[in-house]
Amino acid sequence: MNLFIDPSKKFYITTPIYYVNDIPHIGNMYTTLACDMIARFMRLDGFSVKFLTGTDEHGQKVEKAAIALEKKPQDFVDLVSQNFRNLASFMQFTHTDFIRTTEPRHLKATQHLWKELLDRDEIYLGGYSGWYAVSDEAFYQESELINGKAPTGAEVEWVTEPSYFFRLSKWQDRLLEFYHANPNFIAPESRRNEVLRFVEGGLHDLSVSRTSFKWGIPVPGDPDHIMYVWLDALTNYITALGYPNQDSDDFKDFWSNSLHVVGKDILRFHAVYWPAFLMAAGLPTPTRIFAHGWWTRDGEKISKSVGNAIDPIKLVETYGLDPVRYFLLREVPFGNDGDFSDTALIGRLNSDLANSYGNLVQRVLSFIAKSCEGIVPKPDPMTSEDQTLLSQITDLLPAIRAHMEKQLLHKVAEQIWQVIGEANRYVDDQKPWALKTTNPTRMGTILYVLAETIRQIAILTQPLVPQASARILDQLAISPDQRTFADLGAALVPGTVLPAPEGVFPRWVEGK
Ligand code: ME8
Repeated sequence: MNLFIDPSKKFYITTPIYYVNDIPHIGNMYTTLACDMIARFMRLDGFSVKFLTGTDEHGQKVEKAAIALEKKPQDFVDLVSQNFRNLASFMQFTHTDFIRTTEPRHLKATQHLWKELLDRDEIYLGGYSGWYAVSDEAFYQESELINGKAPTGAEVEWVTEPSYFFRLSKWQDRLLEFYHANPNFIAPESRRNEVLRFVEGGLHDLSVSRTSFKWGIPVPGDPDHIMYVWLDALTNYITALGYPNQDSDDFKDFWSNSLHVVGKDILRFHAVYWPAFLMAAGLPTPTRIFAHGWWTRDGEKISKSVGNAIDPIKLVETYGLDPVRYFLLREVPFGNDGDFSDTALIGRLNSDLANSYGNLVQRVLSFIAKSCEGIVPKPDPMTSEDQTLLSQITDLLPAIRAHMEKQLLHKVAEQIWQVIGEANRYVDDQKPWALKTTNPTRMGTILYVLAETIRQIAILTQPLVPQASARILDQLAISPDQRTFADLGAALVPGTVLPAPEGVFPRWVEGK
């Protein structure tokens, strides 16, 4: 499919911008984590990457949260936005920009986009009477309500106010043509089908301004109105590329290789409204939108009222950054819903990280330290078993690249761990410890093959478990500028002196 293999080798990845009505939780962290894995992968694969995250600071929901704390909205959002920024740095995410919708650059971009839509007669003034759910910041048709509530379970209120409308109904056919011409635009497939069915069902013009509260971006030329928070929020993706200036190479090359990762709850806004706004303004659409699933905890919906919210900071302090990353990215097929439990996390930590990857590295490196004086041995002619293992590693990059193209993040891990399993089996079969006195040359070859296998695996696991991968590569004396995918082919140099090995994935022992 090679969606992002463009000669410019530029890649733009975005998270949703998070509402600042509450402290960050595992759900937000998960989306940014997934983007971080993709961003790291693409950089290692030679791409120049822009990775955007940030906060969505306007709207009624945020205003209500500020009022509840008797704070001015701006003071409140300054405070809460900082929590999101702090979490991103605590998690060592590699975002290159953090946008806030209260920034001047964003005011400029949204007002420009509004004028563009108005000039093209895509927006008109009317009046809105209908249902609105503040906690979803979404309008609903009467027919969509279930027992008097939004389909998401949110409370709705009847709203009557003057409002500007976007001519969404007019874009129905163009959107359907667009989806058919771009079958990779929405993923996964099941979500794409949901969007198609929704659009085929008919689109209504969309209310895009509010007059009953003030916390938002003023409509240019009509300051009684503020922009609908979703029109404001979606524009962040192009604000960060410098819109309204569309002529820069940055804008063109990054936007034409762009991926929005979102939760399934907000796919409709991204896959229907957003491309319609862009097409109506004469702007190009993003390349792809991937909607991931929903985390529950021990089978229950995660919510503040249930009291089962997971604090990402506590989680990392308990288990460590890499185990948390690995669990969240590996446990659930990316796109599916998943259930969080400490038991499942500990299971993955002990089996995949400590017993499988950690054990491979530990036994090979400590054996080299003990039996080869910590020096990378020289390989003698290799046997077919040696070559089989090495060729399995060489085959890994194209295989995981293909998974990455489709954002099958869990498959990337599965595929690498399969080879880790092969390498552990190779150690058991070849029994290098039994050759120390009888055939030290063969022992050296086996250890060389294993050390080289570990070098390549550690390069490939960097997007998943960056800290441990770096420590493993340090222990193999690989210089930090020789850790990209382009360096996979540069084999370990025999004779290299290795530092003393130390364990990278301690086992989790209950009550330790
Ligand atoms: O919707 N499991 O912001 P938001 C998985 N501001 N992901 C979860 C999750 C869970 N239990 N809970 C939240 C908004 N998420 C808008 C977005 S974008 C232009 C504007 C993640 O703070 C998931 O990515 O409600 C979801 O889409 C996002 O947080 C919603 O964040």
